[in-house]
Amino acid sequence: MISKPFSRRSFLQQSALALGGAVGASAAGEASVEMPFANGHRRLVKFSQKREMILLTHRPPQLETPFAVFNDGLLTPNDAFFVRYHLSGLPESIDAETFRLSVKGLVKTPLSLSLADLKGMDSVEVVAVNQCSGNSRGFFQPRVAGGQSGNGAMGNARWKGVRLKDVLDKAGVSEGAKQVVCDGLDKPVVPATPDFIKSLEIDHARDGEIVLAYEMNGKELPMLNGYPLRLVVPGYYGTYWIKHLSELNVVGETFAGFFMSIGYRIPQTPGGCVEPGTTPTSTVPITKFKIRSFLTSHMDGDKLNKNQEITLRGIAFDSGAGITEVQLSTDGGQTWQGAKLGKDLGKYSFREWTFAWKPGASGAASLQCRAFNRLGETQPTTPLWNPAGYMRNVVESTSVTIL
Ligand SMILES: Nc1nc2c(c(=O)[nH]1)N[C@H]1C(S)=C(S)[C@@H](COP(=O)(O)O)O[C@H]1N2
Ligand SMILES: [Mo]
Repeated sequence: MISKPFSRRSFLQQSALALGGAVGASAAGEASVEMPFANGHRRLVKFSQKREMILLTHRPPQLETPFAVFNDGLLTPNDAFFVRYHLSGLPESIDAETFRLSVKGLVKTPLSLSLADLKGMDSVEVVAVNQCSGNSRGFFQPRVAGGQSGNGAMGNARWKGVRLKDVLDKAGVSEGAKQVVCDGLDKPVVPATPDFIKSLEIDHARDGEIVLAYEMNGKELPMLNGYPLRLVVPGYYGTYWIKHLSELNVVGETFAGFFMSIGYRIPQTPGGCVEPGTTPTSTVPITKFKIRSFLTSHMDGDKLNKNQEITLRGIAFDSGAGITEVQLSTDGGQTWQGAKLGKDLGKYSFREWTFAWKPGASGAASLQCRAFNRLGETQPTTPLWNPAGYMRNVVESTSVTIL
């Protein structure tokens, strides 16, 4: 049994702290950050098992990773990993002894698996990026509704668990199976709110890549990242990565729940985008990541010295085709040069890149990076737009001054 990170008392304490109230933090001394877009003032708040994180909402908890963390290492520490929930009815505590995953529907043998049962099966490990569909939504122009995230609604971890395929094989999938409907222990607090339930195509569910993870970076999952069991769907946006996973229901039709048929859909166009400000005529469920890269070693406003060599460093990732090249431009996109790729932790991981640079002229400089993958895909130079603010992957720019 683990402690109760969601108890009423701890929430109230956090609120008091965050508001500079009874617990002693003064409003003036309250830590906060400014995101580089309008209405970007964010408090830094500490939740249970987490370090100070960028607060988007308290209920449900939505926390963003401070971007500097991505320069500390390729794996995002558990206590700095972003948090996203849709429902405020979070489990107060979860007993590892009595927790069960039920496997039902179109299966020959319905199962009720304990954590011990799952840990007794063959285990696998995968390093994979989890990224919210709405990561970077705050940068959309025109602005769109939804959580106004900066670039910190993503993280990379080493996940350990059992293959979804093995669990489905154990139950024996019956003829006519079309999707696996996945649900977790969090629930809506008012009946009008739909439960957060997602479905996976049966062939995807059985391809051997999806993991039911009980460990993250060698430790049990933090409560806010899905303790004691979550789906890891490598290469797919975070919406499919169900936390506190408690039910797998194999069904013979396409599941029509709110978060599949209304939410988390993208325009049915090449690139999943439409003319900024317009409404798509038809939509499909969001699926895989678009290719992205970031400079992590330097930030807007940094000052660098002329004729002094420095190392620019960053990360790149895609949906698993594999990053083949990262290019750097230090002149605002006029010329590009290849960066050096770092250690390969697997095709679903962040890939580190470095680039030695000696600024030759004083003044303002715009640093840009762009990644390429095995399919020849790269990032657009102007942002793609869709009404939900999903899948941003434009070439990002960082403005520095050379002294
Ligand atoms: N049970 C449950 N699982 C969930 C969600 C949720 O609201 N409830 N949100 C999903 C979304 S949209 C994202 S982006 C990821 C975020 O994972 P994290 O909170 O561990 O970073 O969890 C996914 N799994
Ligand atoms: Mo998400």
